[in-house]
Amino acid sequence: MSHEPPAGEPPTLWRNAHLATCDAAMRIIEQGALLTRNGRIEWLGEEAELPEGHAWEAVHDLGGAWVTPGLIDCHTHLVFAGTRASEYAQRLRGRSYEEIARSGGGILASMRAVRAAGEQQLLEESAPRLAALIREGVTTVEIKSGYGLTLEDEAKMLRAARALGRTFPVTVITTLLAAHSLPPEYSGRPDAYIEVIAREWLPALHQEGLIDAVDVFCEHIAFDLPQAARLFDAAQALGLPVKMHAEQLMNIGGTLLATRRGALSCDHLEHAAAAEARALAGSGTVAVLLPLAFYCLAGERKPPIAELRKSGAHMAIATDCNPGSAPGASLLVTMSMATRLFGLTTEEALAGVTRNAARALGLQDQVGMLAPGMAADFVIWRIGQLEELGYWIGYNPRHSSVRAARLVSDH
Ligand code: DI6
Ligand code: FE
Repeated sequence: MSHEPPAGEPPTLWRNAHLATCDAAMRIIEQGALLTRNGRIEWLGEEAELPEGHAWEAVHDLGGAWVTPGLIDCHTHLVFAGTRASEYAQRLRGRSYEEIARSGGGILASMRAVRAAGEQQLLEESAPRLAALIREGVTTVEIKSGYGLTLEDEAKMLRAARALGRTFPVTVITTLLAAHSLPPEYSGRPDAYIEVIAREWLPALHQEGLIDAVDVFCEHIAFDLPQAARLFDAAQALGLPVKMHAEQLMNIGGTLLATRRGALSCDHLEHAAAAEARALAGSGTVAVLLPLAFYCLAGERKPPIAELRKSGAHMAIATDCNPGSAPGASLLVTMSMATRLFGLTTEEALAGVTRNAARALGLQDQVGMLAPGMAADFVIWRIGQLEELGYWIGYNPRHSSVRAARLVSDH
């Protein structure tokens, strides 16, 4: 069957590459080529089977390099101000994360820093973290609010996230995480706080186009199941997808609620078990694993990887970049930790930062795979074999990235 090129501007040819498609079969094309046009992948396959009758606008010889889809960091809190390095030092001396949180540090310490910062300062402090991710091949990143905890300060964080998406060659997905910690204004009144988010903040921020999804920290030190359910009701009434920080420090049943509600993802899951794994597989909700947080908190329990695998749940991995539990902006190190610490295979780690990470954001029809119709977002790697991704630690083998069919220049 002949493949007739559609009319319009001529496509760009990227040839002489090994293509790791990251599709459901994790298909590899050894002598591959890609055609891109108008920011999308139009064709890919063996170079010998390139459709005829094209005039290429440009030809890029990739010299036999490996090409993967652009990487996706599907869970970050990378917009924040200041650091919490002194809390880390306290934890090294034996104080626990929960103790620090209960005594007014933790998320509330970052809240005070974010409230005191203007949008421009937030942007300036966050930009280098985003640039670090992009240098490793990230082309899509999710950024959560959750350190403002007033309507205005949550809006400020989300506007900063949107501004980063306009400034950098990366697609930014924003998530409202106002239900991250109880702010002092609502001390002792968590239901009233959830109610104001549900009734007032959500509609206002949604109307301003600032929210792509809604998240809740469902935990004994944060919000309980009825509060999470109330928030999900409000989000879903506005047509917004939901997700949950679930089973990180304890198992309080968040995953079972979130999967019943069709959440895009449940994230952390260290205290999840077989029942949660089956629920995730059954609902198609993505299990997002965050090994940097596990590492930095010196966690003792790991997510139930064998159960997730056996039940067929989709597994993604992400940095969780935040000033408290995961001060890191390296998705490649995260891949290494997901394999060595959690026991993922190299293929699972790669699927976890491409196809499955896209699904965790509801973007599986747009990014995360090399396939016709997908965004032309991909990474060109200086590696001899695909297994080098997630193998190197502190060495970045990226050659260059392409986003929306254009070569990315580094910041
Ligand atoms: N779980 C986490 O790991 C981050 N948020 C959350 O709900 C930590 C956020 C922080 O400590 O600043
Ligand atoms: Fe998080």
